[in-house]
Amino acid sequence: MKIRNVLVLPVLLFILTGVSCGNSKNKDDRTADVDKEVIKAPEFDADSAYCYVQAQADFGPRVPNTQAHRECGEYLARQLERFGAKVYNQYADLTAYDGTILKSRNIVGAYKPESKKRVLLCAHWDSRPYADNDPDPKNHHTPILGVNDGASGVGVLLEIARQLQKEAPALGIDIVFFDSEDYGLPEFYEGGYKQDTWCLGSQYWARTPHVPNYNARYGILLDMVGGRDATFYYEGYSARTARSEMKKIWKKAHELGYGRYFVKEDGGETVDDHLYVNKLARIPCVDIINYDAHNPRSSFGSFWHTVDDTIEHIDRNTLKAVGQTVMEVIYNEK
Ligand code: AHN
Ligand code: ZN
Repeated sequence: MKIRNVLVLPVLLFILTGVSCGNSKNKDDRTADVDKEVIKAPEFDADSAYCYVQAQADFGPRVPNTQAHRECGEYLARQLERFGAKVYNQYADLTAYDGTILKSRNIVGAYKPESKKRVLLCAHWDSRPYADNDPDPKNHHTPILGVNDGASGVGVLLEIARQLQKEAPALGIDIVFFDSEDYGLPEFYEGGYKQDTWCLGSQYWARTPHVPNYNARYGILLDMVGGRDATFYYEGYSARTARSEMKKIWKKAHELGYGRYFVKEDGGETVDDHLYVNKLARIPCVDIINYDAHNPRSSFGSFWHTVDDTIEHIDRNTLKAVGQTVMEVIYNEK
Protein backbone atom coordinates (compact mmCIF):
# COMPACT_ATOMS: atom_id res chain seq x y z
CA MET A 1 0.00 0.00 0.00
CA LYS A 2 2.76 2.35 0.97
CA ILE A 3 4.65 1.61 -2.24
CA ARG A 4 1.58 2.31 -4.37
CA ASN A 5 1.09 5.76 -2.83
CA VAL A 6 4.66 6.70 -3.59
CA LEU A 7 4.14 5.91 -7.25
CA VAL A 8 0.69 7.36 -7.77
CA LEU A 9 1.50 10.91 -6.74
CA PRO A 10 4.30 11.57 -9.26
CA VAL A 11 2.32 9.92 -12.06
CA LEU A 12 -0.72 12.07 -11.27
CA LEU A 13 1.42 15.20 -11.15
CA PHE A 14 3.02 14.32 -14.47
CA ILE A 15 -0.36 13.92 -16.17
CA LEU A 16 -1.70 17.17 -14.72
CA THR A 17 1.33 19.29 -15.53
CA GLY A 18 1.63 17.63 -18.95
CA VAL A 19 -1.92 18.59 -19.83
CA SER A 20 -1.57 22.12 -18.51
CA CYS A 21 1.70 22.68 -20.43
CA GLY A 22 0.06 21.76 -23.70
CA ASN A 23 -2.95 24.02 -23.37
CA SER A 24 -2.26 26.99 -21.18
CA LYS A 25 0.04 29.06 -23.39
CA ASN A 26 -1.16 32.23 -24.98
CA LYS A 27 0.04 33.34 -28.39
CA ASP A 28 2.84 35.57 -27.07
CA ASP A 29 4.42 32.69 -25.19
CA ARG A 30 4.38 30.54 -28.29
CA THR A 31 6.00 33.28 -30.38
CA ALA A 32 8.70 33.59 -27.74
CA ASP A 33 9.33 29.84 -28.03
CA VAL A 34 9.75 30.11 -31.79
CA ASP A 35 12.30 32.89 -31.26
CA LYS A 36 14.31 30.63 -28.96
CA GLU A 37 14.04 27.61 -31.21
CA VAL A 38 17.47 26.23 -32.06
CA ILE A 39 18.01 25.60 -35.74
CA LYS A 40 20.31 22.74 -36.65
CA ALA A 41 22.79 23.89 -39.26
CA PRO A 42 23.90 21.57 -42.08
CA GLU A 43 26.87 19.30 -41.41
CA PHE A 44 30.21 20.99 -41.97
CA ASP A 45 32.40 18.46 -43.82
CA ALA A 46 35.91 18.63 -42.35
CA ASP A 47 37.38 16.39 -45.08
CA SER A 48 36.18 18.83 -47.66
CA ALA A 49 37.62 21.80 -45.74
CA TYR A 50 40.92 19.93 -45.39
CA CYS A 51 41.06 19.48 -49.19
CA TYR A 52 40.60 23.23 -49.67
CA VAL A 53 43.45 23.87 -47.23
CA GLN A 54 45.66 21.39 -49.08
CA ALA A 55 44.74 22.89 -52.47
CA GLN A 56 45.99 26.31 -51.34
CA ALA A 57 49.20 24.83 -49.92
CA ASP A 58 49.80 23.11 -53.28
CA PHE A 59 50.24 26.50 -54.96
CA GLY A 60 53.24 27.14 -52.70
CA PRO A 61 53.66 30.34 -50.67
CA ARG A 62 50.96 32.84 -51.77
CA VAL A 63 53.12 35.93 -51.43
CA PRO A 64 51.81 39.02 -53.29
CA ASN A 65 53.50 39.70 -56.66
CA THR A 66 54.23 36.01 -57.29
CA GLN A 67 52.79 33.53 -59.78
CA ALA A 68 51.54 31.26 -56.97
CA HIS A 69 49.64 34.18 -55.47
CA ARG A 70 47.96 35.06 -58.79
CA GLU A 71 47.03 31.44 -59.45
CA CYS A 72 45.62 30.90 -56.00
CA GLY A 73 43.57 34.11 -56.32
CA GLU A 74 42.03 32.70 -59.50
CA TYR A 75 41.31 29.41 -57.75
CA LEU A 76 39.56 31.10 -54.81
CA ALA A 77 37.37 33.33 -56.98
CA ARG A 78 36.44 30.34 -59.14
CA GLN A 79 35.53 28.24 -56.09
CA LEU A 80 33.23 30.95 -54.73
CA GLU A 81 31.57 31.22 -58.12
CA ARG A 82 31.17 27.46 -58.32
CA PHE A 83 29.47 27.59 -54.91
CA GLY A 84 26.90 30.05 -56.17
CA ALA A 85 28.19 33.29 -54.66
CA LYS A 86 28.10 36.65 -56.41
CA VAL A 87 31.81 37.36 -56.63
CA TYR A 88 33.47 40.76 -56.34
CA ASN A 89 37.17 41.30 -56.94
CA GLN A 90 38.95 44.28 -55.49
CA TYR A 91 42.31 44.91 -57.10
CA ALA A 92 44.55 47.43 -55.38
CA ASP A 93 48.18 48.49 -55.32
CA LEU A 94 49.04 48.57 -51.64
CA THR A 95 52.31 49.85 -50.24
CA ALA A 96 54.25 47.61 -47.87
CA TYR A 97 56.38 48.82 -44.92
CA ASP A 98 59.48 48.84 -47.20
CA GLY A 99 57.81 50.65 -50.10
CA THR A 100 57.15 47.52 -52.17
CA ILE A 101 53.94 47.86 -54.20
CA LEU A 102 51.84 44.77 -53.54
CA LYS A 103 49.50 43.85 -56.38
CA SER A 104 46.64 42.86 -54.09
CA ARG A 105 43.26 41.28 -54.58
CA ASN A 106 40.48 41.07 -52.01
CA ILE A 107 37.91 38.47 -53.04
CA VAL A 108 34.31 38.67 -51.86
CA GLY A 109 31.59 36.02 -52.24
CA ALA A 110 28.12 37.40 -51.48
CA TYR A 111 25.08 35.26 -50.70
CA LYS A 112 21.64 36.88 -50.94
CA PRO A 113 23.31 40.15 -51.99
CA GLU A 114 19.93 41.93 -51.95
CA SER A 115 19.32 41.23 -48.25
CA LYS A 116 19.81 44.09 -45.76
CA LYS A 117 20.46 41.63 -42.91
CA ARG A 118 24.03 40.40 -43.26
CA VAL A 119 26.91 38.72 -41.49
CA LEU A 120 30.51 39.00 -42.65
CA LEU A 121 32.89 36.00 -42.52
CA CYS A 122 36.54 36.64 -43.31
CA ALA A 123 40.09 35.31 -43.39
CA HIS A 124 43.34 36.34 -45.08
CA TRP A 125 44.49 34.34 -48.08
CA ASP A 126 48.05 35.62 -48.61
CA SER A 127 51.04 34.06 -46.94
CA ARG A 128 53.99 35.73 -45.27
CA PRO A 129 57.13 36.46 -47.32
CA TYR A 130 59.38 35.80 -44.31
CA ALA A 131 59.79 32.94 -41.84
CA ASP A 132 61.11 35.54 -39.42
CA ASN A 133 60.14 33.56 -36.33
CA ASP A 134 62.00 30.46 -37.50
CA PRO A 135 64.50 29.00 -35.01
CA ASP A 136 67.05 28.93 -37.84
CA PRO A 137 68.08 32.49 -38.85
CA LYS A 138 68.95 31.18 -42.34
CA ASN A 139 65.22 30.85 -42.95
CA HIS A 140 64.24 34.35 -41.89
CA HIS A 141 63.92 35.57 -45.47
CA THR A 142 62.20 32.43 -46.78
CA PRO A 143 58.49 32.72 -47.65
CA ILE A 144 56.22 30.50 -45.56
CA LEU A 145 53.62 28.04 -46.80
CA GLY A 146 51.12 29.55 -44.38
CA VAL A 147 48.98 26.46 -44.16
CA ASN A 148 47.65 27.28 -40.74
CA ASP A 149 48.40 31.01 -41.01
CA GLY A 150 46.12 31.85 -43.90
CA ALA A 151 44.97 28.70 -45.67
CA SER A 152 43.13 27.16 -42.69
CA GLY A 153 40.65 30.03 -42.31
CA VAL A 154 40.06 30.22 -46.06
CA GLY A 155 39.57 26.43 -46.23
CA VAL A 156 36.90 26.57 -43.52
CA LEU A 157 35.14 29.44 -45.31
CA LEU A 158 35.17 27.64 -48.67
CA GLU A 159 33.44 24.66 -47.06
CA ILE A 160 30.90 27.02 -45.48
CA ALA A 161 30.36 28.56 -48.95
CA ARG A 162 29.67 25.11 -50.36
CA GLN A 163 27.08 24.53 -47.62
CA LEU A 164 25.48 27.96 -48.12
CA GLN A 165 24.74 27.04 -51.72
CA LYS A 166 22.94 23.86 -50.66
CA GLU A 167 20.84 25.41 -47.90
CA ALA A 168 20.61 29.14 -47.29
CA PRO A 169 20.31 30.64 -43.80
CA ALA A 170 17.75 33.42 -43.22
CA LEU A 171 20.15 36.28 -43.78
CA GLY A 172 22.76 37.29 -46.35
CA ILE A 173 26.37 36.21 -45.86
CA ASP A 174 29.53 37.78 -47.25
CA ILE A 175 32.69 35.74 -47.35
CA VAL A 176 35.71 37.99 -47.70
CA PHE A 177 39.22 36.78 -48.42
CA PHE A 178 41.57 39.61 -47.47
CA ASP A 179 44.89 39.95 -49.23
CA SER A 180 48.23 41.32 -47.99
CA GLU A 181 47.55 40.73 -44.31
CA ASP A 182 50.89 39.12 -43.59
CA TYR A 183 53.42 41.55 -45.12
CA GLY A 184 53.87 43.38 -41.81
CA LEU A 185 57.08 44.72 -40.28
CA PRO A 186 59.53 41.80 -39.94
CA GLU A 187 61.45 40.94 -36.78
CA PHE A 188 64.72 41.66 -38.60
CA TYR A 189 63.69 45.17 -39.67
CA GLU A 190 66.19 47.69 -38.38
CA GLY A 191 64.35 50.93 -39.13
CA GLY A 192 61.98 52.53 -36.64
CA TYR A 193 58.55 51.23 -35.73
CA LYS A 194 55.82 51.81 -38.29
CA GLN A 195 52.12 51.66 -37.67
CA ASP A 196 49.50 49.73 -39.59
CA THR A 197 51.90 47.63 -41.67
CA TRP A 198 49.80 44.47 -41.23
CA CYS A 199 46.37 43.83 -42.70
CA LEU A 200 46.76 46.03 -45.79
CA GLY A 201 43.96 44.28 -47.69
CA SER A 202 41.42 44.64 -44.89
CA GLN A 203 42.40 48.28 -44.34
CA TYR A 204 41.69 48.92 -48.00
CA TRP A 205 38.40 47.02 -47.95
CA ALA A 206 37.24 48.71 -44.73
CA ARG A 207 37.81 52.16 -46.32
CA THR A 208 36.41 51.11 -49.70
CA PRO A 209 33.98 48.21 -49.30
CA HIS A 210 33.05 46.13 -52.35
CA VAL A 211 29.61 47.81 -52.42
CA PRO A 212 28.90 51.40 -51.31
CA ASN A 213 27.45 51.79 -47.81
CA TYR A 214 28.14 48.17 -47.02
CA ASN A 215 26.99 47.07 -43.59
CA ALA A 216 26.72 43.86 -41.60
CA ARG A 217 25.46 43.07 -38.09
CA TYR A 218 28.88 41.73 -37.19
CA GLY A 219 31.86 39.91 -38.61
CA ILE A 220 33.79 36.77 -37.72
CA LEU A 221 37.47 36.54 -38.63
CA LEU A 222 39.17 33.14 -38.78
CA ASP A 223 42.94 33.12 -38.33
CA MET A 224 45.01 30.00 -37.61
CA VAL A 225 42.04 27.74 -37.08
CA GLY A 226 43.47 24.40 -38.22
CA GLY A 227 46.27 23.45 -35.84
CA ARG A 228 46.12 20.24 -33.81
CA ASP A 229 44.87 20.97 -30.29
CA ALA A 230 44.41 24.64 -31.09
CA THR A 231 42.82 26.77 -28.39
CA PHE A 232 40.76 29.87 -28.98
CA TYR A 233 40.62 32.30 -26.06
CA TYR A 234 38.72 35.57 -25.80
CA GLU A 235 40.89 37.85 -27.95
CA GLY A 236 41.29 41.25 -26.30
CA TYR A 237 40.09 43.61 -29.02
CA SER A 238 37.09 41.39 -29.84
CA ALA A 239 36.22 41.25 -26.15
CA ARG A 240 36.06 45.05 -26.01
CA THR A 241 34.36 45.81 -29.33
CA ALA A 242 32.24 42.75 -30.18
CA ARG A 243 31.63 41.26 -26.76
CA SER A 244 28.09 39.92 -27.13
CA GLU A 245 28.84 38.32 -30.49
CA MET A 246 32.01 36.77 -29.09
CA LYS A 247 30.15 35.34 -26.10
CA LYS A 248 27.46 33.95 -28.41
CA ILE A 249 30.06 32.08 -30.48
CA TRP A 250 31.85 30.58 -27.47
CA LYS A 251 28.52 29.56 -25.90
CA LYS A 252 27.48 27.80 -29.10
CA ALA A 253 30.85 26.02 -29.31
CA HIS A 254 30.36 24.69 -25.77
CA GLU A 255 26.82 23.52 -26.52
CA LEU A 256 28.19 21.59 -29.48
CA GLY A 257 30.87 19.91 -27.36
CA TYR A 258 33.83 21.96 -28.61
CA GLY A 259 34.67 23.45 -25.22
CA ARG A 260 38.21 22.13 -25.30
CA TYR A 261 38.93 24.36 -28.31
CA PHE A 262 36.92 27.42 -27.26
CA VAL A 263 38.29 28.40 -23.86
CA LYS A 264 36.16 30.91 -21.95
CA GLU A 265 39.14 32.86 -20.65
CA ASP A 266 40.93 36.03 -21.74
CA GLY A 267 43.78 35.57 -24.20
CA GLY A 268 46.09 38.12 -25.78
CA GLU A 269 45.19 41.11 -27.90
CA THR A 270 46.11 40.91 -31.57
CA VAL A 271 46.49 43.35 -34.42
CA ASP A 272 44.54 41.50 -37.07
CA ASP A 273 42.01 42.17 -39.84
CA HIS A 274 39.12 42.40 -37.35
CA LEU A 275 40.63 45.55 -35.86
CA TYR A 276 40.29 47.48 -39.14
CA VAL A 277 36.88 46.00 -39.92
CA ASN A 278 35.78 47.43 -36.60
CA LYS A 279 37.72 50.71 -36.57
CA LEU A 280 37.31 51.75 -40.21
CA ALA A 281 34.15 49.98 -41.42
CA ARG A 282 32.51 50.23 -37.97
CA ILE A 283 31.38 46.61 -38.00
CA PRO A 284 31.98 44.71 -34.74
CA CYS A 285 34.18 41.75 -35.59
CA VAL A 286 35.31 38.75 -33.56
CA ASP A 287 38.71 37.15 -34.12
CA ILE A 288 38.80 33.38 -33.68
CA ILE A 289 42.56 32.92 -33.47
CA ASN A 290 44.80 30.29 -31.98
CA TYR A 291 46.27 31.40 -28.65
CA ASP A 292 48.90 29.26 -27.02
CA ALA A 293 49.27 30.85 -23.59
CA HIS A 294 52.39 29.00 -22.42
CA ASN A 295 54.36 28.68 -25.62
CA PRO A 296 57.76 30.37 -25.27
CA ARG A 297 58.29 30.61 -29.07
CA SER A 298 55.03 32.37 -29.87
CA SER A 299 51.57 32.77 -28.43
CA PHE A 300 50.28 31.77 -31.89
CA GLY A 301 51.98 28.35 -31.61
CA SER A 302 55.52 27.11 -32.13
CA PHE A 303 55.39 26.90 -35.95
CA TRP A 304 53.93 30.40 -36.47
CA HIS A 305 55.95 32.35 -39.08
CA THR A 306 58.36 29.44 -39.55
CA VAL A 307 59.04 27.19 -42.55
CA ASP A 308 57.25 24.50 -40.54
CA ASP A 309 53.74 25.98 -41.03
CA THR A 310 52.82 22.96 -43.15
CA ILE A 311 49.91 20.57 -43.68
CA GLU A 312 51.31 18.11 -41.09
CA HIS A 313 50.06 20.36 -38.30
CA ILE A 314 46.52 20.59 -39.62
CA ASP A 315 43.86 18.54 -37.85
CA ARG A 316 40.42 17.98 -39.34
CA ASN A 317 38.91 17.98 -35.84
CA THR A 318 39.94 21.59 -35.30
CA LEU A 319 38.57 22.64 -38.71
CA LYS A 320 35.33 20.86 -37.79
CA ALA A 321 35.01 22.56 -34.39
CA VAL A 322 35.43 26.00 -35.93
CA GLY A 323 33.39 25.40 -39.08
CA GLN A 324 30.44 23.78 -37.33
CA THR A 325 30.37 26.44 -34.62
CA VAL A 326 30.36 29.31 -37.13
CA MET A 327 27.62 27.61 -39.13
CA GLU A 328 25.41 27.00 -36.10
CA VAL A 329 25.77 30.68 -35.22
CA ILE A 330 24.84 32.04 -38.64
CA TYR A 331 22.00 29.58 -39.32
CA ASN A 332 20.43 30.72 -36.05
CA GLU A 333 20.35 34.39 -37.04
CA LYS A 334 16.95 35.75 -38.02
C1 AHN B 1 50.99 40.63 -35.35
O1 AHN B 1 51.89 39.82 -35.42
C2 AHN B 1 51.21 42.03 -34.98
N1 AHN B 1 49.75 40.31 -35.62
C3 AHN B 1 49.39 39.00 -36.04
C4 AHN B 1 48.55 39.10 -37.21
C5 AHN B 1 48.79 37.91 -38.01
C6 AHN B 1 49.93 37.59 -38.64
N2 AHN B 1 47.91 36.97 -38.20
C7 AHN B 1 48.49 36.08 -38.96
N3 AHN B 1 49.70 36.42 -39.22
ZN1 ZN C 1 51.06 35.54 -40.20
